[in-house]
Amino acid sequence: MPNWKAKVTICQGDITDEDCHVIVNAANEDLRRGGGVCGAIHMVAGPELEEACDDIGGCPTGEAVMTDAFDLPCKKVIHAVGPIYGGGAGQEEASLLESCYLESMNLCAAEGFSSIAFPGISTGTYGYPLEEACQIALESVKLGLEENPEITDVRMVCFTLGDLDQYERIFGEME
Ligand code: AR6
Repeated sequence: MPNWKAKVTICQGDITDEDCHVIVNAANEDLRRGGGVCGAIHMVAGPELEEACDDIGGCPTGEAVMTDAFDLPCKKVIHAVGPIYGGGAGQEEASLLESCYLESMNLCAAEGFSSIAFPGISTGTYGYPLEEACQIALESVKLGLEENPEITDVRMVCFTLGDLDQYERIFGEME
């Protein structure tokens, strides 16, 4: 198995249960509490997470910011803002989605953390087709691991069994 793959786990579950250093939130540009994985993360973290997000105030699409995790079992939350599918040219959306994964991994490593869990950014409310998003996610993680060798544990947390199948298939086809 190539070295990068040994650092990646594909699993099904609720990302709020992950006890790795950092979990990533699929956030919006205003860092407002929303539905989906964002709602789940805020619910478990508690109201202090909303205050921490309000203090930061916002984050442009394709970028990421870090807060404490409050009542979550992880240490920190990275809020990455994925693109809204259909909002721009396809290639632009793909590079913004790639940037979410890379920025999150760069921030994780820069803050001295080595394990990170991702949801399928943009694949819910923001409407990114799963197969395309999954391919971009895994290729970005591969690149992010090359750029950040101190990261040793990346978990791709799929919410449904259908998402898990897709991730496992695409992961299996990669070199
Ligand atoms: N654990 C892991 N994955 C989850 C969980 C969970 N607990 N809950 C949902 N998912 P979405 P987006 C999956 O809509 O498309 C929010 O309101 C879900 O099945 O959460 O980036 C934000 O505030 C899907 O595969 O994020 C923004 O306004 C994936 O998480 C906006 O939605 C992402 O779905 C962001 O939309």
